[in-house]
Amino acid sequence: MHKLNISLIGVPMDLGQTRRGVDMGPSAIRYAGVVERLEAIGHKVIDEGDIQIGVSERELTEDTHFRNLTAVTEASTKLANKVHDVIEQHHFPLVLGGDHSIAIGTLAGLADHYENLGVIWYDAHADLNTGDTSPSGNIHGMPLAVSIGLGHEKLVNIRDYAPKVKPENIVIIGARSVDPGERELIKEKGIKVYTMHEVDREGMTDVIQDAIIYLKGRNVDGVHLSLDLDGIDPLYTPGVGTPVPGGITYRESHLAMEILQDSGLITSAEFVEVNPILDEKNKTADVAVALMGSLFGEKLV
Ligand code: 6HN
Ligand code: MN
Ligand code: MN
Ligand code: MN
Repeated sequence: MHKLNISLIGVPMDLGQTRRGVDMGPSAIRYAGVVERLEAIGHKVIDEGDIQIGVSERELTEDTHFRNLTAVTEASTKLANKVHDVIEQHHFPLVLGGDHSIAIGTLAGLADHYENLGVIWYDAHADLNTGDTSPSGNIHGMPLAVSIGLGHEKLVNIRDYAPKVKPENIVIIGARSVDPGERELIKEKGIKVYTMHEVDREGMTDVIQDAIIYLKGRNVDGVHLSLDLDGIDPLYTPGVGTPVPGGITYRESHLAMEILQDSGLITSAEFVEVNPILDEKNKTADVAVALMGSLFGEKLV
């Protein structure tokens, strides 16, 4: 197996939503042994430390529809610059969240290094809201829309280019809570979605293999895996801010990671929404690290 230089980047961000505690996600994931786990596989791990996050604005302002827009924009820009530097050194960026708004920064740092970046979005949600369609004003529900160029111009234009990703290069897996505006956008833009219906019906082996074939058919030159721990059933990952029952199982998720490892397709990854305050004995961070083990080539025998 190909040995990597993996750069870990912590993003203690909780301003993309309203439940405190997800800013402690990177610590919880480090405590769950991420560095040791990846080193045991034979990779070199460079812990780049955490991105500095500013303070929240007092309240959601009526005219913006984007909670904590300034602080999220600033943090996303710092993260984007960091991811960009890591890619320039030919390291594999592994970003630890933090809420899912951080994907705005990750994708902004990644995308200009690829002609045709693909994205796998492993999530209970589609994260395709804009300021107009968001039911909450929470930016963690918007990062995928931002990456295709829709949303507040401050977010869309981070690192001064847009869009970051083509809608046809996105695959969503595990969706089971999709807002009306997101559903419209999925249809309008032709975004590939494997909902829980497809996971139940076809099984994870077929779903993930189909996703790989689809992205290869799109001629992608890199694939970013954005894994929201709420994609998995809250039985296994209770420490998330927006749990939705009926999710992907623990074993199905390992299987997905193993098949992605075999494909050799994944060129960057992030694991987000780990909230230790809502968790049970760091269970969710433990699952995140175990899944990273499979994604990065751990073998059972
Ligand atoms: N996440 N669709 C809901 C919203 O507020 O836009 C929930 C978003 C959840 C986002 O889990 O990353
Ligand atoms: Mn998400
Ligand atoms: Mn560049
Ligand atoms: Mn989610």
